[in-house]
Amino acid sequence: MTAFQERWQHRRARADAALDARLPAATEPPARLHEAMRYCCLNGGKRLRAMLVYAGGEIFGAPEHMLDVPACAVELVHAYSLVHDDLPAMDDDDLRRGRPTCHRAYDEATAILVGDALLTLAFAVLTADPALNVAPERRLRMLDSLAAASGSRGMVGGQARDLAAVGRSATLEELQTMHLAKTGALIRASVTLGALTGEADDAALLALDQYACHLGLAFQIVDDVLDEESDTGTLGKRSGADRALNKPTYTSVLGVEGARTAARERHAAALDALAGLTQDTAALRELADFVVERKF
Ligand code: GRG
Repeated sequence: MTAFQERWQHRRARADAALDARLPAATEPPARLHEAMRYCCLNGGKRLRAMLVYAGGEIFGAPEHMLDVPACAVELVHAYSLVHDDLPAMDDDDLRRGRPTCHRAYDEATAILVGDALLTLAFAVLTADPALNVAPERRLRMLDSLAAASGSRGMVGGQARDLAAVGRSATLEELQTMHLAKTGALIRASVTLGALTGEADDAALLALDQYACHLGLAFQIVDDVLDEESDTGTLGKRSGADRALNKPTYTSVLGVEGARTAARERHAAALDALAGLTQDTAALRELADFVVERKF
């Protein structure tokens, strides 16, 4: 195992334990809701967004026990988005992270409530968790960043654009706008929240944000290639889903080879954005490599 893989395993275990500790017990009433929340969060995601929090924080001296808090917050928002995205009113998927989706394992009403409760818990954790010992102004900036990334000018807005694009063609620019919001906003917030836990100044935050913009697009382009080329068993979710839903994707607009080239360009631009930082950015560069090389 490489040092990068070892660090990933260590931090994934940290993020899982931090989520486990902050989610309500499955036995606490209303037990079915709490059990379903745990089902949707403690189910083997890659924890990429948590990794970005840890990597963004460590280069500015933030300790891991503090970074657990924003790592949990972004993974809770991410888990909520997946639960709602899988609902029949949206992508209508049966499989997520290799298991039945929330509305399949439970029911639709429970899945809606699970999403609502996970989103709310994310903000409760970021607001009040005592492990995050930062100045109140820093905490407010973190809350503001996560709220902006999650709402109608961020992820929810991107999802609205995605749903409106079903059955239509799209230009590259339209795709980019949609994915910067739908996928990119939370990836950007993840890096920012990590850096805000540490001592990053505004110039560094700007450079990191540029890195994260390119990374978010690279992630989505690779997601589109994998959706075309991989299989359901490897992905843990239905492959070919975008084509089945008749959605415009990077592969439908650029072709598979064109999409691969675009991902490599975004990867290079992400690394360029880090070039002006004086800190050791190896962990962020390795995460960018992972995003374009990943097979799942
Ligand atoms: C419903 C408000 C709302 C938003 C949904 C993020 C999103 C918006 C939908 C997810 C649908 C999707 C498959 C998007 C492509 C990119 C993406 C977010 C993939 C899933 O992220 P991974 O691969 O998932 O990091 P894991 O399971 O590893 O955490």
